[in-house]
Amino acid sequence: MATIKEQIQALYDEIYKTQKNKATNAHIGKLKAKIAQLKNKEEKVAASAKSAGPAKGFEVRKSGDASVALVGFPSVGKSTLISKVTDAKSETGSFAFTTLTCIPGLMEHKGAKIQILDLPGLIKGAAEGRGRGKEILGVIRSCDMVLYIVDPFQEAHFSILHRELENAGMRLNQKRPPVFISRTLRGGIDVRSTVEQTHLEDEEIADIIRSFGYTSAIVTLRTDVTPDQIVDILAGTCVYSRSVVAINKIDIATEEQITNIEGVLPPEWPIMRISAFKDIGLDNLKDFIYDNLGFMRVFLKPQGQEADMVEPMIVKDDSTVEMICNRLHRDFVRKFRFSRVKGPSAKFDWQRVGLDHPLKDGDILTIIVRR
Ligand SMILES: Nc1nc2c(ncn2[C@@H]2O[C@H](COP(=O)(O)OP(=O)(O)OP(=O)(O)O)[C@@H](O)[C@H]2O)c(=O)[nH]1
Ligand SMILES: [Mg+2]
Repeated sequence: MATIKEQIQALYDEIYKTQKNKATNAHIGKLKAKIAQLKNKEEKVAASAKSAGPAKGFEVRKSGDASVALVGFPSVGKSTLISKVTDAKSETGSFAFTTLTCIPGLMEHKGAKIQILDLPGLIKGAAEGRGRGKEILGVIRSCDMVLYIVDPFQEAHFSILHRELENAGMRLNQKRPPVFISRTLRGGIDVRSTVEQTHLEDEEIADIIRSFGYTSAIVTLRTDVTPDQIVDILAGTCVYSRSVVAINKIDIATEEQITNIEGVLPPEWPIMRISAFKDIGLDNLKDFIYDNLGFMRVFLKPQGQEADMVEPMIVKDDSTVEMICNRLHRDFVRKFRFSRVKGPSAKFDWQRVGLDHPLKDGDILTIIVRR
């Protein structure tokens, strides 16, 4: 009996050998569905084998308004950078694997507290556990943003790392596909699509969904979905974080080397040039991180009092009322009755809204809780 790893590898091999075209799309989708299920199984086996809790050196206490993971190969300058832009002192060295644990630092910028995590350099095979890859990837997954650090001398590095993060279920700078699947008692798989599907036929979509153990379900698609996206949604283990790239060590690179590196990065991604060692571009980098994290301001007005228009709460721009409640007090969600909002997200002043209401920059919010 092949091990789970071998089964996964065999499926990958089959995908690799299969010609990719419209006719094989659904077949490949099903193979990927099987892989996703085997990976889930593998995770469960691994989790039960290990005692609970993250491995030593990798437990990070989250703090601040958002968190950013530094991701790069060994010796690209991650520790040099974190020592410059935060209060953390992370050892740097001219040899690979200087950093062996997760070192958090806090960067305060424009009123936001941003936690930056220095991590050991990632290498190929990390998603399979090489070089403590599993632990490192676990921390990266939990962050709001990935800040890739690359140097201009290794063109292959970025795509290797990016593949590792993809294998670990990270979908960077991608939106969660608008696909909704709800189990029903009978009726088979009912695919309802609001847009034309060019990648897969309805029946092929249903097939992939069946292979995840559904017999009856309503599937709503608001996007032209690829087999990969369906599998991601069904596996339910993907995270959709933001990502930016900093090209470091520009002080010792030629313009040609730098433009070459830029050429291998995803063209629509935010990219910056810096030198952590020589302090080039670091102030811009702070703005760059702040801007790309996407913050907004929410002003709080305690019931029966004036709103505090001086010190807004700085929160991620996809925050809901519930996320604000969680930040204010651990009992607020449990004791929540309703809230009122005035400003850009409200249809009219002091609209009554619930926990799931999405807020907008500049909103004024009152939360009413049970006593
Ligand atoms: N010239 C130059 N050297 C740099 C720059 N940034 C870092 N270095 C040097 O590169 C080497 C590695 O730097 P580190 O900050 O330890 O690299 P790291 O990414 O943390 O490496 P690991 O912890 O091993 O993953 C050190 O010798 C640094 O002084 C830079 O902008 N320019
Ligand atoms: Mg380091």
